[in-house]
Amino acid sequence: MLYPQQNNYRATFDLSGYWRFKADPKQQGHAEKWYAKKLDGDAHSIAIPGSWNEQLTEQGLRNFVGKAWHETTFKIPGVVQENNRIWIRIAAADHAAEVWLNGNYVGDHYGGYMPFGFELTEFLNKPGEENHLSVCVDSTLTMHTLPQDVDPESEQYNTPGYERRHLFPATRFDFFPYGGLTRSVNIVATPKEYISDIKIESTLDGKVRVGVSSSIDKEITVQILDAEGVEVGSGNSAGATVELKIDHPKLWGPSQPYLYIARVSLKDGDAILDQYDEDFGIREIKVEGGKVLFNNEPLFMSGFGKHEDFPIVGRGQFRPAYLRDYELMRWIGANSYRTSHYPYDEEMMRLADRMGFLVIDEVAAVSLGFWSNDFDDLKPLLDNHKKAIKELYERDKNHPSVISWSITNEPNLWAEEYYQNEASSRYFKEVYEYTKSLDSSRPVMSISMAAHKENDVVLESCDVIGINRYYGWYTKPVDLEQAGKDLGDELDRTFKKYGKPIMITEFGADTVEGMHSTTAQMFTEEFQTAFTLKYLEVMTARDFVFGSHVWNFADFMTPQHFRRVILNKKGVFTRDRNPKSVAFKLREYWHDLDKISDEHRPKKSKPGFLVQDVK
Ligand code: BDP
Repeated sequence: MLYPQQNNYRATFDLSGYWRFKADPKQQGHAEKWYAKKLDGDAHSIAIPGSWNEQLTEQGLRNFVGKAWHETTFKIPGVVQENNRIWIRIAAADHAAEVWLNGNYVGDHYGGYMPFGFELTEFLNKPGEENHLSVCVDSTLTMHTLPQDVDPESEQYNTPGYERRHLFPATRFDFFPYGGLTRSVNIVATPKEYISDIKIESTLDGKVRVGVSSSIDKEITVQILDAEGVEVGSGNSAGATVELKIDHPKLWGPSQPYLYIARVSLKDGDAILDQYDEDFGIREIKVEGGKVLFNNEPLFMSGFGKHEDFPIVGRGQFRPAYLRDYELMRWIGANSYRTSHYPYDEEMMRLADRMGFLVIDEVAAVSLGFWSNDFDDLKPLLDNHKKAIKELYERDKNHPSVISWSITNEPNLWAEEYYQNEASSRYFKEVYEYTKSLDSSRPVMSISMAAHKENDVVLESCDVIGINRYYGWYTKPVDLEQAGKDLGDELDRTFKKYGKPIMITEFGADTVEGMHSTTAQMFTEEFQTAFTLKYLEVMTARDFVFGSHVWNFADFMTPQHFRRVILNKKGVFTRDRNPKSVAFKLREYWHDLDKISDEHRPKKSKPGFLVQDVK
């Protein structure tokens, strides 16, 4: 469903605010029809968008994974309700949602981090009257979902030797399993006949192809407006595709994130039935001769793996923090980041388009584990994996900032025996080919963990390779000379084997701000700096390495485990976004790095107005 937009033909209302909330650990809600009337008993207020774990910690919900009911009420003005279709659009429910309006079942959606919507028109009360909206969100995960998870009661979780890996709450991944309606919820009014999707493809010479889906086959017109609102191209078609040309197009890139608007109208004769403005940028990313080229220049990516994770908010929409993170990335000289390990809020993507950041867009296939050597057994997971990729593509296809799809992060992290075999190899080939069939214009990335090195089956299925490595931290800790050597040797072997450009998508050391030492001492700020600089030295010496993303941009919340002190502390910034010492070194390094073309750098930050900034 298109991002909510208000214009002469469409209206949208944001349902953000304090809703009512009731956890359902005994799963009584459906039988007792909690959706049909106002929640009673143990109900609380909850701010939406937001996750329940951080807001309702003192109500025993800190570690709650399961079903929870959310409700609110709203009214729609008669002028909007009459003659329009009314929809609900939920930008994300982690991880499953069922929706009722005025006691009527409206629909459900499985899969977190993704927008979905339903038409409400037939279930609405009379214009101006109150409507009761109820959403049951379930944050439970299984071996067949994305992200994947194990049942802590399962045999698999309780095999001998597994105890040391147990996390609380139980997850297969190293980030907190927040649940809830984590992003915007909107009511959208569209005309009866409406535009349902827009796909924009362009080439550097200014050719633009706009594909439009709509509720009715009528004439489509497209007007291209430049950043000043001046028309620079137009076209129309009786079918679903309009082709046109912009003369002397301005390209989109980090140094000049130039956006055009495609104004799409659905018409009946002279009458406009519906209209929608979609932003797009003209740019090209391709892999050629062992290099990644962005607008025909070799690309070097500086930046981070990130998380959507903030104090108080947990994982919930937080627009000021999104902006601040981009400002900090600008300050430090980053031109890119990865949405590790799940799709981020579309507000982040929209801002990246405007601020000129390059995004590796990752689906929530994190630390996948396989439980069989038989490919057919993996199909339920494969189906969900493809569905997640399709939805991500549908949502983000027109963002110029999105330059690559990451189809998986570190499969086989938990070292299950079912991995380096034909079943998993075929699994990833199918995922890769499916992604390419949706979008051949962006390179597909697969990201591997250390165990299988250059022989990891996942590396067969990608256009560019991402490797996460922790030599000097998890393996042969402290000895950074050895770490540099091991990393360099592995990089050389991997490039020799595949001839594909490689990026180090993670490397980092947990660091407690304020810890210092004159000797190589893990967890100190000096060690994080030395570790980071060693990795950068090894990578920048190799032309086939097209980027380095430090793990992580900021400290982040994760389940409890003996390896973590509440947070994963590998942040270059603290969880509340203050720099650790390494931030200043990275800043110098990336600003001086001539491998990064000026065209591929977002605008620099400005010095303080009143006093000089700290160097
Ligand atoms: C990698 C994972 C990442 C972890 C990181 C770490 O991709 O999610 O947070 O290591 O251990 O294995 O810090």
